[in-house]
Amino acid sequence: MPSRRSGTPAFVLLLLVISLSFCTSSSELDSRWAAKKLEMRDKVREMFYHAYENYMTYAFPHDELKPLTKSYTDSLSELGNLKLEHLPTDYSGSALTLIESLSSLVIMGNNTEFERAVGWLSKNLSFDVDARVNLFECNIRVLGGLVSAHILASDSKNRLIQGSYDNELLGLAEDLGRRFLPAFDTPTGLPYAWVNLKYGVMEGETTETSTSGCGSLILEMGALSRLTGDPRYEFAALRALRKLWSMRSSLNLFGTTLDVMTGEWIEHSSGIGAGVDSFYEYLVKAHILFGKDDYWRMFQSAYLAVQKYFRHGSWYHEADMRSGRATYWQLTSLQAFWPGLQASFSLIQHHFPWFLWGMSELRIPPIESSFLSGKSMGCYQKELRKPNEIIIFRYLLDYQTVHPTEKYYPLRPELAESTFYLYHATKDPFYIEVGEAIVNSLNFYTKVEGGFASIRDVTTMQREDHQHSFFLAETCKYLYLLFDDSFLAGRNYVFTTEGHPLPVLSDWHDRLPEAYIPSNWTYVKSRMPTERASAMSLQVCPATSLSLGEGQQPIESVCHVVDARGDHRCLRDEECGVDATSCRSRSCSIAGYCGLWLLV
Ligand code: DMJ
Repeated sequence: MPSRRSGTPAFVLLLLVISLSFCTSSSELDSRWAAKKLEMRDKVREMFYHAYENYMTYAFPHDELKPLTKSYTDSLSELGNLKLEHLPTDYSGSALTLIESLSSLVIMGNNTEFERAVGWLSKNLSFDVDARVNLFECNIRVLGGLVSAHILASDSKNRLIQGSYDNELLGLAEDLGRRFLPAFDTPTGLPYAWVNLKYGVMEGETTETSTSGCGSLILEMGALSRLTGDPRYEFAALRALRKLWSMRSSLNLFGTTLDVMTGEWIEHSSGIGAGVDSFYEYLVKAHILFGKDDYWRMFQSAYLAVQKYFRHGSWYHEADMRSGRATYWQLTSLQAFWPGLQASFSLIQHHFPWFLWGMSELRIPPIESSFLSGKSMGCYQKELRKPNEIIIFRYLLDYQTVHPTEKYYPLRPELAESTFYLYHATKDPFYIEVGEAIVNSLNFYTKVEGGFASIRDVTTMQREDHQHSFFLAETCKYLYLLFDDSFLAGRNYVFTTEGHPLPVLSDWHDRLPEAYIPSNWTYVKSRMPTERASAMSLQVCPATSLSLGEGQQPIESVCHVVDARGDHRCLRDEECGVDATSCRSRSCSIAGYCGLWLLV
């Protein structure tokens, strides 16, 4: 007994010591991570200003900086960027990098510079130039940059502008949006890839465009419509998206390029990278921003098809939309956004529980797998020289080697973007280390006296004389937000594919969140009458166009979405389209056919 009595305090003391030391070590660990985040945030801020100030000194008001020669470029045709041709002699650029930097300045708390930039753009920017621009790039960079900055500038809570702000950025955005509209004037509603800002679509313009070029316009153009009250922008983007959706294969896959006049696919092979990436991203983000369940349904079907046909273990290859057979076994830097998109579901779950309707079906757990394969970046590192460098380019999965010619790294943001989402979704400090490695690699290889230079060849680290505007709009922004997300506290934003924040506003929602509450859904389902007339007895194949009466050309229905299978067979409602005449969603009958159901 005495020994027990004397042992009790010792045991308690031991427990106390253990728990105290545990507390100390975990709080020490926490404060070490907090200190690391602050240190890294400051490093990223320095990077941003090094890029920004050099741009302002050597390139502004032209589009982008050439950091090696300390000069500028306005013609970025090789990446489908703003391409300005036949410039009038007094033309001095569209200040692309400045527009792209606006929201980053706000996120980094530099209201003074933001106000100065807004003032300059309001006075000097004009889109009345004889310039042939790429619609997709101009939309995500210029229109998105202006719309987002306008919302930030006019939000009285932000108090970003001390002087007066009279919606000048919105005026510019509207002017630009109007200049986009001629591109949509095609028989299919699918927009031309290129449009001249002054003269519209030029004679002999190419009719080939990409999937992203048709399906990734809705956030910026939708936001423009909501802000101006002019529905034409959202309508044009939505019509193009719906048409594109109707062109999916029976496997719910899409190609990469298509003809805007005929609506025929040109390149049937696609993946989650170049030419397609932001199409998937915009389906889910449009749902968050505008609350339409159509977007969500489209995303669900498209996402499931990607996971089924493109995914191989932790990697994603390309496949033919018709057969689902693998075509190219390549990993590209653009694909690195995918884990971030997957991780953002879990952030969405946190902020919008209603968003998760139907989520169990999506089986999100592999969110990290493709990123974590990137963690075992042995395959990259073999080709590179420093232990902690993480730079993605084009990698041939089947030959386990870098692509023989495409070895460039143009300061892309996608890996940083995914790291940002994954960190905030998991709070795993591993992602802080990844971010640190990215920052170190960027500083080590790409920082030069005149800014940050792209890498032409990752095997030799030879540099290229180009600092892309997305380095300021996205790469620096996502790295900054990884280490310091205080700007996002208490706000709900969707980031466009170019990293420009758009607020999630309830009055932009066509349909209120309650509509997604699963119990409601079940309730509606369980009230289905047992006897229904089969759509087989009705019009199985809905009209694709609306007839306007005698002598008039039929016009294509804007809402029409074809059924997933040509024979109209189905297993689920999601495989059925939208009726062209009534614009009502078709559903799957008990007998397995899509149609418009009549309740009897
Ligand atoms: C950015 O312009 C956008 O993220 C776009 O969607 C594709 N990727 C580039 C930068 O890599």
